[in-house]
Amino acid sequence: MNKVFSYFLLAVVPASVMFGCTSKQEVAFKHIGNPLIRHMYTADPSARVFDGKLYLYTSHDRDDTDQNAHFDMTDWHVFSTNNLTDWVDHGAFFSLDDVAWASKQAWAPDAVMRNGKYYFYYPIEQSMIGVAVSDSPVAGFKDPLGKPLIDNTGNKQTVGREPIDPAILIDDDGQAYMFFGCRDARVVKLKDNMIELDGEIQPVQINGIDQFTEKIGGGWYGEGPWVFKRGQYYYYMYSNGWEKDTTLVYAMAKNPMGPFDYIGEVMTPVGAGTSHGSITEFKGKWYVFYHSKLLSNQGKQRSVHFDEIFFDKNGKIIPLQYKH
Ligand code: FUB
Repeated sequence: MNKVFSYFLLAVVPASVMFGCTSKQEVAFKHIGNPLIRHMYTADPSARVFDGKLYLYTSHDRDDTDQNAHFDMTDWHVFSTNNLTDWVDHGAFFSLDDVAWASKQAWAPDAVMRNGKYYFYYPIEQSMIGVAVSDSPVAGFKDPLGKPLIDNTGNKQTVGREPIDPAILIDDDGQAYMFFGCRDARVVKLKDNMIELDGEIQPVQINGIDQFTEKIGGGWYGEGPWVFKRGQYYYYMYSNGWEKDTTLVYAMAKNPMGPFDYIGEVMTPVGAGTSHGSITEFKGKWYVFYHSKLLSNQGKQRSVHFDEIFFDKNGKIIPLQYKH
């Protein structure tokens, strides 16, 4: 048995003892340390709190993934918890089979609640973003448009080369924004119905970086945006690339559409090949959710983690020291 496999077994066996099927598709499990999710490979965690309960929407790296393919993922999972210790995996609640206009690359999603409905945003085929709607946060999502909300076909200048990784902010005044993009950072307002764009797609300006050198690292914008508000500041977190020493970094602004000022690292590098995460407040504490390749040692079989994070008196994030 090789070292990686024996670690995997040690990590999964204790957790599997605690699994219990709550229904045909649901799996109950406990958080026993990082990685949080050990019964399957998950990535790109989007943590949301709806009515006091935390929901985690993730993409899903397949057990039989082709390591040479470009993230051949086919469905998304949602998990929930009331206390960060007891979790339920509600299963693959949405998949490529639910989308008539696309057939590959089910990548990093996000979901929000508005007026009692749940809106799920998902990138597909490295070129489109769709939306699905449900009355429940964990099931029943349907594509109301029958077409993508964002599509870069013939329109890369405005939409960006790779419109992936949607992240939604609903501001205090009710205005919703969708951030997205790989290498080209973009933002667009959404109408109140959450399924239509409201105005033009715009570049996100990040002061203090040189985006046009194509040199990854530092404040360079790679992908995986996540925007949240804390106090008077909007925080724009994102990945700065795909090397061993790249990670989640952030910029801050007093306006949701920026311009943002680059600040620095949210956390030290995880070395998963990709960095993608979310930050949310839950029961008075702040947490960062992210992924690693700890269980598999493969960048295309990732595992979701979370840790508490802290801010200094000026509102800056005290970088999380990732422990391998
Ligand atoms: O999981 C597939 C892709 O890898 C995501 O869309 C990116 O953010 C990166 O994590």
